Amino acid sequence: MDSIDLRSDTVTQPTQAMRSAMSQAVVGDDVYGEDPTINRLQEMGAAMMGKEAGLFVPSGTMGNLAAILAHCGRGDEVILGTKAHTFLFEAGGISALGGIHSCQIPNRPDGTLDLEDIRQAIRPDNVHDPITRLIALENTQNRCGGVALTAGYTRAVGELAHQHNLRVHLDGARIFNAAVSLGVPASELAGPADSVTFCLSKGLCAPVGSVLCGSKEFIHQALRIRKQLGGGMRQAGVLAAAGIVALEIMVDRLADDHHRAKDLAIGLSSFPDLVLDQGSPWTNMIFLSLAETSPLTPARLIELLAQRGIRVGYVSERRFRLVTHYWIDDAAVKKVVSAFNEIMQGNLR
Ligand code: TLP
Repeated sequence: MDSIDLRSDTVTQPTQAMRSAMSQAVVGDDVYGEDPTINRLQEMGAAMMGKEAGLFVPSGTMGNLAAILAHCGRGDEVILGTKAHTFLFEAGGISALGGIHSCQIPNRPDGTLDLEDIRQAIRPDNVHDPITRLIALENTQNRCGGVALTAGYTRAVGELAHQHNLRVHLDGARIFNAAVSLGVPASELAGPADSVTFCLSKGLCAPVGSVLCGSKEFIHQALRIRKQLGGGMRQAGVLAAAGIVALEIMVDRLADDHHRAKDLAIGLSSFPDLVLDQGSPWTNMIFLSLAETSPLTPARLIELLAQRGIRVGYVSERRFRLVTHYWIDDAAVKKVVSAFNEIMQGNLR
């Protein structure tokens, strides 16, 4: 990659090993269930999540949408966080396409939803109310700084949900970042959830795709919904081949991204005009704000960084997100710190 692109780990490009696996992939028509490479990826994904079955989908957004549509009917309600990706950044798909009502609970700074808040949000059986069907969690929790939810917390939510005959969906777009940072298998984090989506095309570097996992019966239902959404992809084994490489060799190395995020955060914390979020980084994301006292405007900071070949994510007002990934090495981290040094100390306006 030419620039140092810290906007997201979604910008990652397929590795050489992925490109060669893609060129050799054996494919078939997946709508007939006949693509052996997709079938293998789905089996691997399901096994890693500790679920019976998996379904290859084009994106994390489609995985979450298909899951929530499978769990809920029109007018039913899902309980989720105010900072959930599904609530904030999936174009309102669950309500636009599924007529699904959402009940939003504030995420706490550690990414969790308070169990008491969840309990209070579960609707009684009353003709005035929508029917609560589902609780949706996110791990890592992107907008809470990429913080990992523990297996213990997820278990507690699962128990609460199941006591009330509700289901749990986990948006595990970055569940492997959570697993690596907590030092537990991803299956332990996904275990209490009835369904889980994980992404291949973020820190794991595959070009496209996510896998939705759950029971055989649930995946059978989600398969029809994927078809309704236009997500039946025919000879997509060329994409799944990269996903298999991602699962085989790209998971453990996420620890490197986490270390580099820490190094970068240490470098950036020396500038008084940059205020890092408490605890940041938890995994591969740094969230920070440009202090009000800084003579720089956010737009000017972005421009000065861009002039040095560095791209950062603009979150809101004075807030930024910097995400480390496979294409950010130690030299890039040093270059970013020295660019900030030049900009912040050098009176460049
Ligand atoms: N997140 C993207 C943007 O959409 C914000 C990013 O740069 O972080 N769940 C979570 C937790 C996500 O962070 C994302 C992507 C998705 C789902 C959606 O995945 P895709 O982009 O594959 O639809």
